[in-house]
This record gives sequence, structure tokens and C-alpha cells, in this order.
Amino acid sequence: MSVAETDAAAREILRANDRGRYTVPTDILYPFQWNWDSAFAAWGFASFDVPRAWVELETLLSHQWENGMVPHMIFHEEAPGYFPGPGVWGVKRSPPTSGITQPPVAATLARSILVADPDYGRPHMEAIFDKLLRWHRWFMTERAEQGMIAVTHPWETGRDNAADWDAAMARVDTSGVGSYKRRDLEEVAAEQRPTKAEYDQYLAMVYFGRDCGWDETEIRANGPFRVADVGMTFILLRACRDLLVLAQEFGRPTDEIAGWIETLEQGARNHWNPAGYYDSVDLRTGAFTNAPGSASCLCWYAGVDDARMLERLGRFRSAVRYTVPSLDPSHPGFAPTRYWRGPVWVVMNALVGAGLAEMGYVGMAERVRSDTANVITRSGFYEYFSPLDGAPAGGGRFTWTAAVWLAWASPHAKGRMI
Ligand code: 2M8
Repeated sequence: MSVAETDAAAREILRANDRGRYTVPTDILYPFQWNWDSAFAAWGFASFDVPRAWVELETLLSHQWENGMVPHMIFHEEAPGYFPGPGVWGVKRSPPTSGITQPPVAATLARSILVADPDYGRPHMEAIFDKLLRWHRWFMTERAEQGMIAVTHPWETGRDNAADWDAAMARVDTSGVGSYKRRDLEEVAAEQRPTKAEYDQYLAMVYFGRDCGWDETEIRANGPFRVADVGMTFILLRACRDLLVLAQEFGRPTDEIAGWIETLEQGARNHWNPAGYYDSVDLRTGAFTNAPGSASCLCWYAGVDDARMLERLGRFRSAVRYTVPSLDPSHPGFAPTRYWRGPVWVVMNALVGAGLAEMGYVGMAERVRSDTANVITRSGFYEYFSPLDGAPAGGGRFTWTAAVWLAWASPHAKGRMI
């Protein structure tokens, strides 16, 4: 396929997954609106349909909770093929949502979309600015601990079965979970998805949240899982930097946002594992999770320059054919096609690569971009890929893979975020 044909195929996938005012990550396997998938979809749309990009963000943010949280899933339509659906989450809203959030890439990608067409975008950005601000304030109020961002469920991180969560997950009591039927295994091979033991733990955590009415105070005090996610801290730090620029542009107050940035910069330092990489921290034990991977490499995206991580990324790079592996290939838990335990996810590549480019690490940035373009060209618009040989895995015709191609990886794209 030529580059022009691949661009056209990516646009066609976004159009096919478009449900009018939101985009599904892929047909059948993921039939609802997901938070960070949607922000990436908007970024992809902006390369050929800026108005549709703003609609995507507006829909996402219009389902914000009163406390400021923007949910990780919005169940716009019934789809019995997905488990766990709205009945399991027990959130009484219309449409129902999940009770947890996801990585806040929206402010950063909204800024990128604004730059694509400032005249068209300005009123749309004005309309969502306060919602983004309230979401970030919710994070800083409910989830900032020692400047790091706590997650209450691995699904919040977007990196569902990452090795970061193993020790904390092992303590989750699954005795009350009972039987249930997974639907993901009807679409994807079991060895490319989380295990049954992990699914039991995910459900136990959902039941805890549901049974306390998603009360953040109760979850903070007694929830079965609380980990400071290195990915979440870096992504929010970056998002706050973009929100600050937007606040300056739109003549809004800046002190509160500047304070968040200072707190998160301190938090980023607390994520440094003396073993030589940025790492998540189990907040119930204080222990590092010892899981270097693509999330550790989000430092540059967050505006944290660190030569020590360049060396680490270089080591990842020399161990694989396609960078960036979601888990260090030398980690004992590395599995090249099991979901977030090794595969390349192009959304992470876009964040890592854009960060490297902004910091002036042009060679490494270009390697991450060209590996991303090559793996998509080789294998198609899949959900994730083996870093060893580029084999496709998970769902096909995937929205965020198409979006990342259009907005960043294609030779026709700008290779930058802003
Ligand atoms: C995956 O997560 C969902 C649960 O949220 C699942 O496994 O059912 C993750 O890859 C997540 O990052 C992503 O947002 C979602 C939809 O693509 O799928």
C-alpha cells in the first residue's frame, strides 16, 4: 500500500467506527465510548475533519460527573456483547458510565486540535476549558499523594494487565466474585488478553466501588487497590502544562494550575526508582513496582528531561525490532503479545515520540515514529503488536491506531503533538 492509500484506509476506519457523536475503539470488542481512546480519535479526525474532532471531545466531557471526574467508559447504547456492562458498575446515570477514570490526554490533544485550526477551534476550546479544569482539579484533590497520581483500578491506567499492578493485585480478595462470562475471549485469543485470575481481581475492585457508591473517601481509606501510576502522573503533568498555556491564551486564572504543575513535578521525582527508571509505587506498602516499560518513558512528554531514561530507552530499543515495548524485554514477566505486558501500543509511542521530539532528541524521536509507521504498514491497524516481530494482536480496525497514523506516524503527518 502507498502512503496515500494507508492514509485513506485510516480515515475509512475512523469513519466506520464513528457512531455520530462518539467513536468506538473498534467494532464488537469495544462497543462504547472510552475516555482516552476518544481523545485520540479526536486527534485523528482533526487531520481531515476538525469539526468532527471537537464533537468527539464535547461528547466525552458532557458526561463528566458532578465531582469533576470524567468516566473511563460511557455506555451510550446497550451492547450485551461487552462484559462488564452498566449493570455491573451500578452507576445510575443516563446514559450509564463506569465509576473510574482514564489517563487525561484530552487537554493536550485539544490544544493540538486548536492549533490545527485556531479560528474554528477557539469557541469550542472555550466551551470545554472549565470541564478540563474541573477534571484536573478532581485528580489533584482526590488522587494526588506525595505529588503522584493514585489509581484505584488498573483499568484507570489504560494499561490493564501491566506488571506494575501484580503485587497490589495479588492482595485483592476475590472470594466474593462468583461466576461470570467474559465476552472478550469470543473475539481475541486468550493468550493475548488478561488471565481469569486478573479478571476476578478486576471485578472484586469494581464491586468494592459499586458497593460504596463510588465514594472516593471510602475507596481511599479501604479500597483493595491503590497504586501511584507513573503513567498517570506524567500524563496529568503534561496535561496541566497545556492547560496552563490555554489559560494564558484565554485570559483565565493561572495560579491554581501552576501550583498543580509544581506538585506533580515533585511527584515525578518520587517516581524515580533507584534501580534506574521511573516506576509506579504501591501506595499501600510504599514499595516500587519494579516494572520499567513504555510508561517510564513518558518523562519527556511530561516535560521532565532525563538522560538516565535515554539510556534505558536505548536498551529497550536494542532488545526489540519495533520500539517501544510496554514492558522491559528483560523483565521476567515480559510476554510479547499479552496485552500490556510487552506489546507495542502506538498511543504510547505517540506520547513518547512527541515528548522526545519536543526535548530535541530528534534521532530517538524519529526512530519511535518510524517504528510505529513500519509496524502499522507491516501488520495493519491492530490494537497492539509484538515488539519482536511486529505480529498483530488484539482487535483489528482499531480507532486509536488509525488516529495515531493520521495525526503523527504517517509521513504526511507532522510527527509532533503541538
Ligand atoms: C482496554 O481496556 C478495556 C477496559 O477499560 C478492556 O480491556 O476491556 C485498554 O487497552 C484501555 O487502555 C483501552 O482504553 C480500552 C479500549 O481500547 O481497552
